Amino acid sequence: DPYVDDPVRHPALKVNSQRPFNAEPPPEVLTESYITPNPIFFTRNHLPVPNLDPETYRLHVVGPPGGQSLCLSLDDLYKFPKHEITVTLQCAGNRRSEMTQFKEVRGLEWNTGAISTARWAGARLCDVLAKAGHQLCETEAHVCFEGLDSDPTGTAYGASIPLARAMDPEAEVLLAYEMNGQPLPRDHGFPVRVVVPGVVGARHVKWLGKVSVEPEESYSHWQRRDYKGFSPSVDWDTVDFDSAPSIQELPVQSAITEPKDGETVQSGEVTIKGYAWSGGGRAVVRVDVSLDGGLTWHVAELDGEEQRPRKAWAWRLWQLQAAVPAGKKELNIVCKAVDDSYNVQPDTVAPIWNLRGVLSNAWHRVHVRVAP
Ligand code: MTE
Ligand code: MO
Repeated sequence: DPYVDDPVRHPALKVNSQRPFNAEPPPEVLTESYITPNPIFFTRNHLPVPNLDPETYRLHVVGPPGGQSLCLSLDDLYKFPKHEITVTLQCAGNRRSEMTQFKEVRGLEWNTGAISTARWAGARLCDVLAKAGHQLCETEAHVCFEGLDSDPTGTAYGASIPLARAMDPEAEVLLAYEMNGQPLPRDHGFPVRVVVPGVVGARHVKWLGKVSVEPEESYSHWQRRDYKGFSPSVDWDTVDFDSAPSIQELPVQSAITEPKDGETVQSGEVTIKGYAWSGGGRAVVRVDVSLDGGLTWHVAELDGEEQRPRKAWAWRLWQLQAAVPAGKKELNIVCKAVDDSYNVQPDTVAPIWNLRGVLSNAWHRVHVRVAP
């Protein structure tokens, strides 16, 4: 069993798959704190968790022709300026279970918890690439990452991002060795992972072993044959993965974490809580909440860190205290977020359904009963 060496996990996590380990925190726990505590941060593993020795760990950075390849120990990485930022990480499959309810998809049944937020610290990727002699001359190039986790054939997890993002100091791409002030937990990439603010979780390669600059995107399965969006008309017989771009920045997203679907709430006043986030550093400017399925709306109060323009890497938590209209026996609570490009969420899943169940960001809907 290649998984015998996997770490022990927090019992509060809702497990979607044990081997490889995939789990999410319950919604009401997720929005208890702005920063997600490490033990309940959602975990998305495709393979067994490698057990790496920090003493002998080396990160290989391939240099350009005429530059120098680097073989960095953890101590070498610590010598680069330490950069710390709050970043929300979301899996492309977050909220997939709602797509499944509409029509079958292939993938793990994530609810609203395949998203979490941490303070990440490490070296900036642009500093490390510059040290190896890389420059932003090849504007079409890609930075490819390889993990030290691998399948029985020896194939490692891999992904890539455009070189332009990697070399942009304002994009703040990190080779992170700390998560919320602690060394990375094993499940989250110990000792070093990539953190790509504003970009889908799949590119945040954990247990990072190798970085190289290539003329093409990573040839990894997870770059080329997964994590892409398609029309609802495309099925597994007709899908052409080469025809769609790899998911990088994610669309605007929000979800209700309290109350939960099927719950009974007290009459009088109801408190509704949730999270909202958008990709690419776009700030959430507003969250609208409805108690009647979208006929009338309230504006929720946004909590959490103020967001820097174009660098809004982290979510906002939000809440709304609303009067329950007298005589109502049930509420159809809905939320939708707006980002600073005025992107909005689609109202239903049907027009965005896709065979792999990614990019599921329709209005989140929760049905509750009102106590008599
Ligand atoms: N990196 C490696 N090496 N192996 C993986 O399986 N999964 C990716 C990404 N990086 C993965 C990886 C995916 S799809 C996601 S959503 C994030 O890691 C999840 O990060 P987390 O487990 O720290 O939440
Ligand atoms: Mo993911």
